[in-house]
Amino acid sequence: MEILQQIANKLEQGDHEAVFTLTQQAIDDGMPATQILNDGLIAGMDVVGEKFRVHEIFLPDVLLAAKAMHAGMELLKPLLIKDDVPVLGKVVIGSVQGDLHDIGKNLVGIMLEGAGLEVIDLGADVAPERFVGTAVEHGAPVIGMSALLTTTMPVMGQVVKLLEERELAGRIRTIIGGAPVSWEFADQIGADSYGFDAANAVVRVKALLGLE
Ligand code: B1M
Repeated sequence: MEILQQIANKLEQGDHEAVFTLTQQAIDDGMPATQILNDGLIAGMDVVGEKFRVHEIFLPDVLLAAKAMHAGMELLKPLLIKDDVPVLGKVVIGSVQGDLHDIGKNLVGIMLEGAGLEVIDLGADVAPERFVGTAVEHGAPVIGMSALLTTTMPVMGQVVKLLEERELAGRIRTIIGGAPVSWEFADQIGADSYGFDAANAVVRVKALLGLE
């Protein structure tokens, strides 16, 4: 079986040791990191999401798959972040309050760092005040928010509102992303931008910083 398919299968099975070994093998074979990520790890996680949705697998299985995803991402991270890239600007990122999903947000962080941006990663379950306070404290002109749950999406709007209340809108710009989020939703809450995946987030953040 093709190695990427094996990675996807082992991720589905939540076998983090096998995912680690196979990812290393794919790297050693000279396969590009983005291909291993998209066609191995993310492809496997997509299947996990679908099986979870139809109740074919349950939360503990998803947790094991997430652990396996982390194992593979640890190996890919240094390959996605190139050394000696000059720092182009600062971005504060996090998954919004109530949301513990951080795999996509972590990927966005890796890609942003890889593109030469300084990333202040607040982790998951981040309150609006903390996003805004950290951006002000560190002089970061962009806040990037991730949400994977329809129930946590409204928190993104609260961050935008808080920036408006403090007259920081325009000086601190916002970008949102995550599976249930869309351009339409970004417009609805007044966010400045939307990224549909991690690579697209880089393009959008650079645009917000006036770099492209
Ligand atoms: Co949960 N979960 N989960 N889960 N989980 C989803 C999101 C769900 C769609 C599964 C399903 O039903 N099919 C569903 C949400 C339904 C909904 O709201 N409509 C769901 C649910 C219901 C739940 C719980 C409520 C389950 C429960 O307790 N009964 C619970 C909630 C916990 C909480 O957050 N409070 C829960 C828990 C978990 C785990 C902890 C077990 C685990 C997360 C582990 C972790 O992240 N450390 C988990 C996982 C792994 C998933 C699925 C299977 C996979 C998510 C993932 O990592 N995808 C997910 C199903 C799915 O999405 N298909 C599901 C891979 C990742 C690379 O993609 O995060 O989409 P993604 O990121 C992409 C883009 O979206 C984008 O770029 C990334 C790379 O391309 N992107 C951005 C993301 N953020 C961005 C920010 C940007 C720009 C782009 O700019 C700033």
